[in-house]
Amino acid sequence: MNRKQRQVLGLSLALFALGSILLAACGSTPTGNGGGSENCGNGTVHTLSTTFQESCVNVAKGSNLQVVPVAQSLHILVNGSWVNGNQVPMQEAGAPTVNNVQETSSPVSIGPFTTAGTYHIFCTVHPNMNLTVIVK
Ligand SMILES: [Cu+2]
Repeated sequence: MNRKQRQVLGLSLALFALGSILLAACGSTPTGNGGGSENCGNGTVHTLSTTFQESCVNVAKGSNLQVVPVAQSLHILVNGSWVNGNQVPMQEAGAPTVNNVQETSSPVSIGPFTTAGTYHIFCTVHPNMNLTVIVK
């Protein structure tokens, strides 16, 4: 093996090693996030000053969702979502009515959620304050 062949071999090995590291890094990220079901609470969602602490929450069918303030701040909750900076009120079939439920410093209870499905709630006070409720 001459010097040039060794250099090519060395470069190939370096590229292969780099590729493996990148693949491993990319491969582990989605798994670490639970494959898309990011940051879901169980039965309870917490509110910070202008956001939900958890972007989604799992609720057992027939149960209520508990909304618990961590920071004191007025939130007004309704069915629907913020989409591209606009409020889009929308009550999915099977969703309990969430009509201007106010929460400031005490927990509130929403529901019961009697039908399995995925529902959306947003806060009319804070742009992009969206919550996904998954009922199973
Ligand atoms: Cu809010």
